[in-house]
Amino acid sequence: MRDAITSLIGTYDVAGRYFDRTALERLKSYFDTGTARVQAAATVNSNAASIVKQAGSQLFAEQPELIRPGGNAYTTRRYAACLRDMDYYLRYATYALVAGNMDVLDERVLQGLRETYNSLGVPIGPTVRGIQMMKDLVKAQVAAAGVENTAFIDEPFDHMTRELSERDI
Ligand SMILES: CCC1=C(C)/C(=C/C2=NC(=C\c3[nH]c(/C=C4\NC(=O)[C@H](C)[C@H]4CC)c(C)c3CCC(=O)O)/C(CCC(=O)O)=C2C)NC1=O
Repeated sequence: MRDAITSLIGTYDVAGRYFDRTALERLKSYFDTGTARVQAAATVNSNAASIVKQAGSQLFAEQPELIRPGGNAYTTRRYAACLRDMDYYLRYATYALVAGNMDVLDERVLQGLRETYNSLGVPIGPTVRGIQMMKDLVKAQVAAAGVENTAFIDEPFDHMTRELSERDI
């Protein structure tokens, strides 16, 4: 598992080079956004349950067939599994936010996920929608907590939806 710094060190070490201007710019931007990243993680930590619950309600309001007989989130067990998955996405998004690197998502969340979802008939489109709903809720709450530029929050959520949506395995 890598973070912004170890991945940069890895790249330069392989080439046997000192950090150049590009590397220093990247380090600077990582440290400049550090406080905002921690603030975002803190905001999510104290609101995780409600973010998951709200995103779930929004998703099922928008796509009620999911929780009707024949829907993948129908029955209490599958409904709970769906919200648990949303909670996984949210928690791992905070790790990736703090790391400033998406590696943790590839390694711990996305590997083999599409195959699992396909074999269980878990629909990808609505899952992606749920992840995007959580992104919007998180951005709104982090903005309300006083962080001015919340653009960096997009990255882990967009990374997960992009990887999940890919056609080719
Ligand atoms: C930390 C990394 C990690 C992830 C991501 C993960 C996902 C994950 N979701 C699963 C199931 C599931 N996932 C869903 C999710 C949904 N169904 C819907 O209709 C909605 C669109 C969606 C919620 C947004 C459901 C309903 C199941 C149960 C499917 C079944 O057993 O039939 C399963 C199968 C095993 C199980 O039920 O626990 C896995 C492995 N597990 C992990 O360890």
